[in-house]
Amino acid sequence: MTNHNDLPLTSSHWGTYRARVGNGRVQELLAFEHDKDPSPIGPGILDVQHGPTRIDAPMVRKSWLEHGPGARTELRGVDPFVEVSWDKANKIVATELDRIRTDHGNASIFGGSYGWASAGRFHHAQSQLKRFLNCIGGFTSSKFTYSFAAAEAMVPHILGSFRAYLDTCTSYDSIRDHTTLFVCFGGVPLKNGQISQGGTGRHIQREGLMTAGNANIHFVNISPLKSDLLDDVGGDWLAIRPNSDVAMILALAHTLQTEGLADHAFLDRYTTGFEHFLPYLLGETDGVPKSAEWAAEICEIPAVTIRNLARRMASERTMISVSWSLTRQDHGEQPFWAAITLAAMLGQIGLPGGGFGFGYSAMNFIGGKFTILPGASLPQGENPVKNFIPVARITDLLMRPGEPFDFDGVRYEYPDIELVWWAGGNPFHHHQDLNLMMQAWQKPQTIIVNEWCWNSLAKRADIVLPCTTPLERQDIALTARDPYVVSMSRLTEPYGQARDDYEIFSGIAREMGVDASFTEDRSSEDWQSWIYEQTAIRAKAAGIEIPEYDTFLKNGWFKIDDPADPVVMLSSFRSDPQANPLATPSGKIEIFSQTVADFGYDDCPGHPVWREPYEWLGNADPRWPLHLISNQPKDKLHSQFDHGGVSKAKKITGREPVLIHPYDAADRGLKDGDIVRLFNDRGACLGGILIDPSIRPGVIQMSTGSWYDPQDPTTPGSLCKHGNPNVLTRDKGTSKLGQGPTAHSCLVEAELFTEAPPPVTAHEPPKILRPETPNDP
Ligand SMILES: Nc1nc2c(c(=O)[nH]1)N[C@H]1C(S)=C(S)[C@@H](COP(=O)(O)OP(=O)(O)OC[C@H]3O[C@@H](n4cnc5c(=O)[nH]c(N)nc54)[C@H](O)[C@@H]3O)O[C@H]1N2
Ligand SMILES: Nc1nc2c(c(=O)[nH]1)N[C@H]1C(S)=C(S)[C@@H](COP(=O)(O)OP(=O)(O)OC[C@H]3O[C@@H](n4cnc5c(=O)[nH]c(N)nc54)[C@H](O)[C@@H]3O)O[C@H]1N2
Ligand SMILES: [Mo]
Repeated sequence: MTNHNDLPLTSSHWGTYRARVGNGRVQELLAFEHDKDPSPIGPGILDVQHGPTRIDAPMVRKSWLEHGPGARTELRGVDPFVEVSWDKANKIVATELDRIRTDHGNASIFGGSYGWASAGRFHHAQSQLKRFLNCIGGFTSSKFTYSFAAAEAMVPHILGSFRAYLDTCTSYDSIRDHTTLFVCFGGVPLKNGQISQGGTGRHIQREGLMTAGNANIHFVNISPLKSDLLDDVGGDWLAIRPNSDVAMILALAHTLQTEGLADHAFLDRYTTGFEHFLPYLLGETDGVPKSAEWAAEICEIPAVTIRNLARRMASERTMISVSWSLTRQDHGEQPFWAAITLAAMLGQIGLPGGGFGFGYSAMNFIGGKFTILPGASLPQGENPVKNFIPVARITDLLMRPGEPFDFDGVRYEYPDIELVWWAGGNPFHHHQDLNLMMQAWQKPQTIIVNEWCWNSLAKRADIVLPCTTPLERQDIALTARDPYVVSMSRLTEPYGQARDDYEIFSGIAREMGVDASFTEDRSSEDWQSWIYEQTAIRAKAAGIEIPEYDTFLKNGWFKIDDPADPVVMLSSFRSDPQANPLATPSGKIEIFSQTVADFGYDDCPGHPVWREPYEWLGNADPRWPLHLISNQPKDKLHSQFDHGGVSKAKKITGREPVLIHPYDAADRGLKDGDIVRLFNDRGACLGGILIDPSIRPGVIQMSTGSWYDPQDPTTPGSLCKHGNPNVLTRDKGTSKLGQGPTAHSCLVEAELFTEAPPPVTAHEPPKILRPETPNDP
């Protein structure tokens, strides 16, 4: 094998690669030599880095350009675009921003712009956008993430923080040496461990799982999908009915309590409020004991299996993993609260290999152990506007100005939004009930998008500002959750007239007279060396030495040494709860939270509860008998590179695959490779059938990520030809407390699509009107 180690490096959320460059293009991306389990996702960019899906110049929607802001907003996604010069684009944007902030105030600018963007510390699209908007008076923002908003709001009430415990999940070496029973709700989906936000040096999940699998640990995968646990580690598969995990967890707790297996010494010393929870568990408050028989009906897992599992959990060193997906369903606050309570009753929290973990393999970093490098980033400045939304309330924000909403104990009001700016995210990927969002999308007068490819978002903007991809710019891949720091090389020239987001905002800042505050007179290179130097200062204070910047640039990467000892979550709290209290009101784990109880929310009382989701198989409308799981795609990150070869190779007749059990397929006369129509009363989409007995009957699975592609973009609710499951999901918050997204609570029907299959047009650029001469119009 030839040695590639002298080739330039690039980094991404899905891995670090060495690049072979020739003829002005990246020809090949080769796995970084330290990554023993590289992800195939990376090369997905190669065939779309150039070509017709790249946005090669600033563009303005024709009706907007001709008739001004607010013109024919129903034609977003239909109107052709007109190419304009950067000079003209900057003037248009500056004038419009000034008009909006003068006439309507800065709160009418929505810059929440949720999304993953690309790896790279400096060229992080959201940081750039927010810094810029703060320079012109601020914007309405968004709070929390689509990943686990319900937990971000809820877990701080239970443990005092969520992020602190996400970052300190017990490491695989502790699991290997101590755990004997690993119970995972939602599995340990290796497909998801390909990713870590901000850059991945080495993939650890397969190795972590395999060493655990070889250490005689018994795994129990509680999930509707068998593939959520690697076959090689073996164990049991309990094909739970989706969205019923809380009932099962309560029944495990009930068994522990009624059989004298609960660790009351632990509960007394380390938790508060068990006495408020116990009457509910035993059914004294509502007449319903949360017994194994009770849960068996709900989860469709035999009572004897639940009871035996509880006994086994109490007699072994048990790790409970709760997948992040459990938060993205109706009442998504409850599964983590219930699981923490169960772990507390087992009394193993803070012991090696015991307790709970938030979603092993949800990302590469979970279960790793790393020295946290306190990296600096581009300062975003202060936002004088205090309005915000819980991140998944975007449609409500646009449709309900002036209306109140509840969130984590406080009542707020939606401002009136006139201008939306998205950079580094794709709401036509991530948001639920896209048909409803399509209506909301018509409301703002102006929508500006920075993008590099003509995806479903860019096509629905008024002003499109073309940005570079990471292959076209120098940057630093640096995140606290990965020990590798990588110098990302500028491998090729920017495509067409594409500019870095920093340059885009600098141009508009100049036009608006705020360039001094936006750039502080620093070039991209100056900022990167500033970020590096600031990081070095912070690192030094934390006792970590990092190389000089020049040495780093020359060598291309370095690694921070891993700590020698395993990570054991909450071990210091366990060893001395007085000296190391939690940041909760009681300093302990709050099984009952007075704070939450005092919010008075009917959908989220003061201790964990089972509540029926708004739709699920336990109470299915006969018209929608299948539960749809729209989980993360194996072959890409969300909607990124959906148009690339790696993702396209997995499609079935060009559409997103739909996994279905042989029984459900037979009932509907479906065979492998058929085109199927999935539908409910919110929408419909096509997919390609994949029959597989490793999915629970009554459940079907279609990953997210296929670009939204309505058959008739002018008709509300039109069929998505390509397979974006978010035309089917419901847009409702998890509860008044977290207001998180609830994509994983969704029922549908499936039928053979008998019409001539409409061609997929998602990956085609819009119609573009080019000027006769470069600077006209
Ligand atoms: N049904 C359903 N829906 C879901 C989920 C689910 O489980 N089911 N999961 C949810 C979750 S957990 C998440 S995190 C979201 C993800 O949702 P998003 O993060 O919005 O999805 P991405 O496709 O990663 O969007 C990133 C966008 O940034 C663009 N981009 C990349 N680099 C740059 C850059 O340098 N500059 C600029 N300006 N743009 C750039 C990409 O082209 C892409 O369009 O989806 C959520 N939606
Ligand atoms: N390849 C790849 N990896 C990714 C991403 C990606 O887009 N692509 N996205 C990243 C992001 S942003 C995030 S937030 C994480 C998300 O990580 P997760 O939330 O773990 O991701 P999902 O794939 O949605 O869900 C994991 C599994 O949960 C199971 N599940 C769904 N509903 C239920 C239920 O009610 N009960 C039980 N027991 N199981 C259920 C499904 O079978 C599903 O496969 O993944 C990250 N990793
Ligand atoms: Mo996420």
